[in-house]
Amino acid sequence: MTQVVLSETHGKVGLIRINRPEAMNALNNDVVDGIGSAIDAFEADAEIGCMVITGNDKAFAAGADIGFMKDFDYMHAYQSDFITRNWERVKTARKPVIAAVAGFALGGGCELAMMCDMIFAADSAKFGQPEIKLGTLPGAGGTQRLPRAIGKAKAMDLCLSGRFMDAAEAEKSGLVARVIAADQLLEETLKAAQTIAAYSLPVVMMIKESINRAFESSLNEGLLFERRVFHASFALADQKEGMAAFVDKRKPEFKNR
Ligand code: DAK
Repeated sequence: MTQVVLSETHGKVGLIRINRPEAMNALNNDVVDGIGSAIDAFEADAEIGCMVITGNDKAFAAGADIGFMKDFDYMHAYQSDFITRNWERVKTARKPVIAAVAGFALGGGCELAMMCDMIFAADSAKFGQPEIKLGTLPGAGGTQRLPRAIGKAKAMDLCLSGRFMDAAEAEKSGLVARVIAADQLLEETLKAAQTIAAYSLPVVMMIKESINRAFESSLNEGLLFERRVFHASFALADQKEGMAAFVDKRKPEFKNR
């Protein structure tokens, strides 16, 4: 049987590939569970410092599997806790996760990319929340994360028109961190992930946690959180090593302590 999610390591980076090319990587329970299991394994692996989720050159994921959910009724969706049950593992990852998006990232695919910490897009990427065309609406964060990323006007436009946004517009709007030539996407994303993974893991996790606080707190509460974590960083051997290495004009050797 084809494995719908493949995972591999590249040095200190865990790579997760969605692998349903015949269905534009549409997301079903097997795919979402597979992504969750891969994240569990990489989170538990002390050698891994950063993760990348990707698809293929045609699709990151063209949404939740429409055939799978077309006959759901309300009680089934509610009782099975559809989406919440297994889709949000990416959100709770403590190590950074980069979405490397080529081709379509639509509906639940766009929402999955937005659950990641940042999106690197191939110049072929197309983002959209076209659920309105199916008589439904985004259900895994599209109406909440999209306006936070690109503002209300564009989020309304995308969700209400169902149109797709190309990589250039996505970068201009703040949805994606970098746009990369399609044939270099994976290589460049892995390179960026290796850079992150070479830093002190506790510091990487503290930075991720602090930036995420910005979306959950007032400015003053967020600043206080950052200050406390910053002070705590002076308890790390890696802070001593990083600053000593700068003064000694050598490369630091972080021990993740
Ligand atoms: N689901 C299932 N199969 C899909 C699919 C999808 N989302 N997207 C594509 N495929 C399949 C196609 O059916 C086709 O299969 P075969 O006919 O070859 O068997 C194959 O992938 C190739 O697709 P096309 O032939 O259509 O290829 P094109 O290049 O012409 O078009 C496309 C590519 C991505 C523009 C097009 O396939 C498309 O529009 N796909 C649907 C995109 C979409 O509407 N995505 C949103 C899905 S809805 C909820 C929470 C969340 C959600 C729902 C509920 N609750 C809390 C209750 C999330 C919903 C969604 O994501």
